[in-house]
Amino acid sequence: MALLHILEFPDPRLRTVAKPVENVDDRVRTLIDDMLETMYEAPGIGLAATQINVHEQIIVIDTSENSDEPLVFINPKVEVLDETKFDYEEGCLSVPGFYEEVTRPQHVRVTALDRNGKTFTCEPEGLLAVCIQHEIDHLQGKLFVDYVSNIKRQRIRKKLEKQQRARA
Ligand code: QAP
Ligand code: CO
Repeated sequence: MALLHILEFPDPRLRTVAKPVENVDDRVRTLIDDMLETMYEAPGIGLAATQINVHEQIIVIDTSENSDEPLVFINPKVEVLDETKFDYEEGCLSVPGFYEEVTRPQHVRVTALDRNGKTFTCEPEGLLAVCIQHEIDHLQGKLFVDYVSNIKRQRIRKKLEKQQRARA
């Protein structure tokens, strides 16, 4: 197992569109285990491969209370089941320290491959639905800050750039 480096906004590599995984093999399963370890260590509730600079359609999530229910989604497809809007104060491991309210559909259906390459479907609502949509956005090069005003996004970008310069 290994801890992976998480890219931070406004790193342009976060804008890369991920390709589908062709074979769910041991390479992919090792990546998934490293992503889960990295997410739990952060700690976070979701991580997309894009965030660790791997541009393949892989997501890990755990929104359970005891952080003991890891979920894996490979090549996920999302359909909206209920357009009713759900507001949630979202954060992101790639935008550390910033949280903003984002509005998304509250009930979706997700079809994906599991860590054995088997197709499954789930119909999450609420926080899990929000989290899956947030992570699928990453695979498309999209971030939650893209949903807030330009002025807020610029303010976040400037503060993070300053922190990143101080660290370098
Ligand atoms: C995505 O985000 C998410 O700013 C997952 O300093 C979050 O795990 C989807 C984190 C909320 C829906 C709702 C953020 C950790 C973790 C930070 C995360 C931070 C440390 C974010
Ligand atoms: Co994120």
